[in-house]
Amino acid sequence: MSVIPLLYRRTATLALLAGAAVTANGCGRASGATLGDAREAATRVYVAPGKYDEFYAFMSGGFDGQIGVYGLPSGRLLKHVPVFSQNAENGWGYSEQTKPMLQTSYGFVPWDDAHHPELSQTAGVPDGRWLFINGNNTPRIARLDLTRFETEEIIEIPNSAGNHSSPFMTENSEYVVAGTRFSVPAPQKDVSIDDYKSAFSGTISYIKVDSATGHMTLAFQLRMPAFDYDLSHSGKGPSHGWSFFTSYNSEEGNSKLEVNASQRDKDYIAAINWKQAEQCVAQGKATTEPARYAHNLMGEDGIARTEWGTSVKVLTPEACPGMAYYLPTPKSPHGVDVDPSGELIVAGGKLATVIPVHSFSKMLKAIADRAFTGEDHGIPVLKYEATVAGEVQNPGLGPLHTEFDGQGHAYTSMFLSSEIVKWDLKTFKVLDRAPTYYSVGHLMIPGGDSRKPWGKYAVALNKITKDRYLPTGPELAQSAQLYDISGDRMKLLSDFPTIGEPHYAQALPASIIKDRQLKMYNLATNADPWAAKNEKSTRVERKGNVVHVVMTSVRSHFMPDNIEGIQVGDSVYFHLTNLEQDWDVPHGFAVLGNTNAELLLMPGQTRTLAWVPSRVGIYPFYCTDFCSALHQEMQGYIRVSPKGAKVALKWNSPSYHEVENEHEGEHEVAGAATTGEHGTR
Ligand code: RUQ
Ligand code: CUA
Repeated sequence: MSVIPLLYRRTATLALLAGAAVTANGCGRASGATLGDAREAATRVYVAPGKYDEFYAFMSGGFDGQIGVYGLPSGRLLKHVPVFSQNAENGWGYSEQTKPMLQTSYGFVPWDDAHHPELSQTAGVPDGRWLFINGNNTPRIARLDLTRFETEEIIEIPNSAGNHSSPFMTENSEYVVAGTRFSVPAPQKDVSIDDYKSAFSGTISYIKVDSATGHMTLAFQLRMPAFDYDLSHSGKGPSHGWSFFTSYNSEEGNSKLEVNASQRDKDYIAAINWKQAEQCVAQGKATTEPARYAHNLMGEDGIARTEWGTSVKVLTPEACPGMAYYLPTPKSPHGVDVDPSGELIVAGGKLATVIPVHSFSKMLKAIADRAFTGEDHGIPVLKYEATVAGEVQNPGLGPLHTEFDGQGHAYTSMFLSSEIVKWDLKTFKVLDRAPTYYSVGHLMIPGGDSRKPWGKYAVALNKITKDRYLPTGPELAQSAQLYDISGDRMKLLSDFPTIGEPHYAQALPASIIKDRQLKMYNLATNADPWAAKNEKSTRVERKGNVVHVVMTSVRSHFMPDNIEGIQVGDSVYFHLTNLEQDWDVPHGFAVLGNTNAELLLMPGQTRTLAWVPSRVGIYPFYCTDFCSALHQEMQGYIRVSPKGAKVALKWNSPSYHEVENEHEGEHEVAGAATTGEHGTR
């Protein structure tokens, strides 16, 4: 292996960290295409009006905390799905039913940094059931249901800090994993940061996924050396049962990491035999430690609830020999990716001059032969020469992530030299390179980390856009670029902006999920205790200073739409049920001065907005979603009186005639007129 000259290495390091290296591409091809090229590219990405895209692409929103759903090849944004961040657009994390989704042991955390979407898999192929994504800052993993494009579950990871190497799926969705990027004391304690080496540790968690429901449970945690566990991928095929985690900072530096964590020529890939770990846990070799973590699940009734985890099973490598090995890997590795055959393990060494490729079968043999150079914190370190299948020479600068096309090729993103490098999985020779604009982080090929990549396109998820779009003040657009990878040479087809900073993404053919979409919630089975399934059951109830307004919305009115008897300082809960049973007919709800967000109600759904009026007056409310020709008529008023006022609680109900005709004898209860008067407290 060639040794990178010090000066050059230093420059590369500084440039990497400055994040500003925009160098010319290796082939010297210019971005300006000829008209013929442009025409061809345009037809490749053109999706005619009314036609569908071929792929759904799920892109992380990065520090936006959400998932962006895009169509490929067009790059059209289809949906912005709220996950870890509150979303005022539809009341996610604001409505009473969804607030518990953002609960953590630190309290209500309405934001996160979401990096790596991961589709559930069957036999190593994305099956379109669920999408998982990590919350990086307050360690969490979320699960989205892809029939509804909604977040259904969020589990917090205890003893972790910076949940970066996550959620990466095993090939039959047995587990998603969560490795901590930052080592911390586990369990947490008050200790000097100078005691890093003795008091801190790393954690790798295995979260079991129920195969029928997708529900996650924290199965066990591995207590690891205090390195930074950066990324992961699971084995597949022959390597099923193993997972791989890059760990940089094997120097265990705790300050000025740009220097102190860049000392060694090689850090590690941690190879974890999770089937072995499962066995050790079953044999009682794990210890149960107290832990407190939130597990938030959306119920069948559409209401999220938090359950508190109280303990975690912790397994150490010493207690479970054969569970963990280190593969020395140059240098400060970031991504680790397993090829479709499951045999090759590719690392992206940010500061490495080559792309090292380990062989899974050689690794097993090296373990059997005990080809170790020693141990690090009790974990056997395998000989580099014994596990390496080959190195891609002169790949470019700053390799980060690799995806595969299923045709025997790998594609690696090169952050520093701003390019995608295509190489051959047999010869490890570079076959092609294409510039990215600029500083590509992850790249994504549909199914590109699975056993059967669909190939066809690669998307570069770039960190810097500079001059690519119309400028928009100090912050420029975030950007993805689409490449045609069906031929020998990669072809840049288009640029498209994304929401938030895109990290990883995944894509699958639209045909897998498009016909499974939920069109509406069934009103008849709506189990929200505050649901009103018809206008007759709408009402206003006061209990002390708590007022429940049970309302319905349907084109083009609310019931009730005039409410009196509310007082300053009341806690008012608007429980709205959308009575529509048609696809694509949501109604919105917002009230003057509400210090929250709007509600956006899907057909058949109930959502609740809390409101505390702070001053006397008449407060209009209205539907925010243009739902019909009479949408602008969809409005109402609330009268807010001073605290203690003698204004009776009063609202309008459905007409007396309807009540009388449909429910003989009930009309005395339902209201003898078109208003209900229930007196004050
Ligand atoms: S990481 S590039 Cu989470 Cu590579 Cu973003
Ligand atoms: Cu309902 Cu507009």
